[in-house]
Amino acid sequence: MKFLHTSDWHIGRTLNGFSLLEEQKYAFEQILSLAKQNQVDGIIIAGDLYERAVPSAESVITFNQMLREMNIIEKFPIYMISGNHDGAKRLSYAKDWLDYNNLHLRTSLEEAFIPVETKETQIFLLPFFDPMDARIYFSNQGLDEEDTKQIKTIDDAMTLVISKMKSQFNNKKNQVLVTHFAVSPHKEEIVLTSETPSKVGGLSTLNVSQFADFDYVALGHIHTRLASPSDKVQYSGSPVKFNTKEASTQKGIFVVEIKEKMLNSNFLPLQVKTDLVVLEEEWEQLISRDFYERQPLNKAWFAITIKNFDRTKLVGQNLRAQLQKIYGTIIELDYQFEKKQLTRSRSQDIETLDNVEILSSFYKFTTGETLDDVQTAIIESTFNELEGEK
Ligand SMILES: [Mn+2]
Repeated sequence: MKFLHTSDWHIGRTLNGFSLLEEQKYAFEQILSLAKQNQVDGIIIAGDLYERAVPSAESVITFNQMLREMNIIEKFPIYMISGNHDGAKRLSYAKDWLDYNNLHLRTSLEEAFIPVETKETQIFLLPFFDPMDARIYFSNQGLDEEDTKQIKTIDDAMTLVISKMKSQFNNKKNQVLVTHFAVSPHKEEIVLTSETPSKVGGLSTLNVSQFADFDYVALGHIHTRLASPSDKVQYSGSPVKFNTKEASTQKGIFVVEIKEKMLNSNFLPLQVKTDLVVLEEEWEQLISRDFYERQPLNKAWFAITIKNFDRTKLVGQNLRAQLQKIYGTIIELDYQFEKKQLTRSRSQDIETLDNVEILSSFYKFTTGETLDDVQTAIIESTFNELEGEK
């Protein structure tokens, strides 16, 4: 089976108040033509179809038209789930009818255990849910009170969910899971520590080892494919750049083929309609002709940071208006103030410094002040404790 994997369309999203709908439509047209060129057997959309639980009328009309083109005109089967942004109950409207036309939408946990069956593949569609949903579901299924109470994290819930799915596995077929969560790449058991919850897991993070028995896991939720925990368990990322931090990243989709348990996945890039350009320069540079004539003026969206900004020199001027006149659309304007008396240790020095020295130079770099004796003592004892734990 060959399919196209995309996610996080977030139809209706804006970027600093600017509508992304035209970008989203442009990305969609490319996704549809990639599906046709590659002759895929289906299109997976792994959650966050809309930006909001109650999307605008314009968003609903746009998404409806996209589904129509993919499913009714081009006859692609669609496999999709609700993400944390979607209003699961509203989205589920008419889904029983949609199934008749090979548009498979699942929006609640209890619907996830019966896979969509194709000739070679079982596709499990597991929408976003929380541990409470799992407690209610498994308790209704007859799990005793003590065991139900033990479902505390999403990882606890997922263990039960996957073991139940596995009872449906047909060994003659491939198994694909479509879901919408944060999955960490750590293979070992995750120990929750309060110091670094975002790095090693947390109440809402799953471990990649949970998914070992699937041939492919099409993830949504994290908007970059670079966060993928493995080749088999991967994020497609969003088709559109949603913030200026993503300005230089390449968006795209995956075309994935599974043949007798062999996986072949290809990332295919999508082009943007309007480029997103991030500039960090001093004011004099930004308004100098030599500099700005090298920029895609009036064609791109600009996010500009004025470096070493000195308010006193630019009093009474409308900076945004001046920049708009030169560049066109300014979607973000930031100011970076001059920092005085700051010294930054060169990166090669870092290896010769101990932990406390690195931290105190970082503190000085960010605040301009020196750590006092009490602060230094706290840091020293914290590092001692951590080293003692090793
Ligand atoms: Mn999302």
